Amino acid sequence: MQEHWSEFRVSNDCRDDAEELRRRLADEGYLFFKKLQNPDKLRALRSDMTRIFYDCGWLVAGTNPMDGIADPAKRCTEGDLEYNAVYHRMYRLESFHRLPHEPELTALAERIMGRPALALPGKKARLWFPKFTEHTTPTHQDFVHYQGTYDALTCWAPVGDCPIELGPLAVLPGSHKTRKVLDHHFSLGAGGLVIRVEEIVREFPELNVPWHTTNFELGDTLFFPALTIHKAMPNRTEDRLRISLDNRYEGEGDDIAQHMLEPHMADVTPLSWEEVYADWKTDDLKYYWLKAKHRAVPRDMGYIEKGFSEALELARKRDKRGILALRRVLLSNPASQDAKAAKAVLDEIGVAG
Ligand SMILES: O=C(O)CCC(=O)C(=O)O
Ligand SMILES: [Fe+2]
Repeated sequence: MQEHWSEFRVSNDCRDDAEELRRRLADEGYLFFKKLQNPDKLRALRSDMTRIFYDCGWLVAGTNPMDGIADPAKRCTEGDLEYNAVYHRMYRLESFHRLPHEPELTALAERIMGRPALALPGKKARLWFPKFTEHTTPTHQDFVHYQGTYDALTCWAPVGDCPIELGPLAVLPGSHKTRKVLDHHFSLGAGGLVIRVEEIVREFPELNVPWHTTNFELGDTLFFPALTIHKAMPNRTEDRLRISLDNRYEGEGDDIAQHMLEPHMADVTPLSWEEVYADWKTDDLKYYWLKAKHRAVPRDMGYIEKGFSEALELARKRDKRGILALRRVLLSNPASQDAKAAKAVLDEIGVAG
């Protein structure tokens, strides 16, 4: 079953018009550009990334790594140790860290914001296996994950064509106008937190509208601020890995949450910048943010903690998703407080960790 969606409004026509860009962003809560990024650079990055996935056994032996044909037996997702191991190998790629600094992205982020912008160091890729749809990125606002400021801009782009069946990002148009962080609940999907749309349309009936998305082609790029509600479409392909980048830009001098200054997922599987930089050929992007003005602020763990307590509650009721979430915490971070709480609940219901 494919849910109803409408095409993004394309904003290439006002790419150089700061005022119109801001007007559209204020109106719809996103800006979408066809072929904004250089496809050759994205293709080169895809080649670097897929070579690693192939070498790690994620892709089917004997296939062309560029085709991203995944071995279903290797299915895993964020939070799983085997995912993080491959992800962090990829995370050492210089090309992966360089792409968000390309002028076609930074200049546009600055034009939209109207001031100098900093690409946050904690760059992110998403590697989604086919037929693993219960782990699809659920409906959410980015502020609960990245914090900093409501004006922080997310920039999402696939590394390869990403038609609807491969699971591109979709946006609920106008949803930034709620002007607040909405209630998020536990979810098994990436990020672990979901907004229940049926709850928000009670308060904001104007959000009872179709999602906006598109069949992304290589180079197509989406920007949106931290309160815009979005989600990923499920990867319903037979065998393709969905590969995408999501990076964030903040106005110079703005607050940056501490975890966004660290390598992504270093809180679950340790990884230092020195390890990331070990094989780099150039130095200009190493610790580049230390030269910029910004204030590092502590991460508010409240959103994640609420989601986790809901997972504990669900597991107590023997809900399969809750149990799976607790097992994942136990495996990935056995020494943590959360793991102790997870173990206690699993013991209580008589389920093995
Ligand atoms: O790519 C995904 O599935 C999640 C990306 C996302 O939520 C974001 O870019 O903020
Ligand atoms: Fe997001």
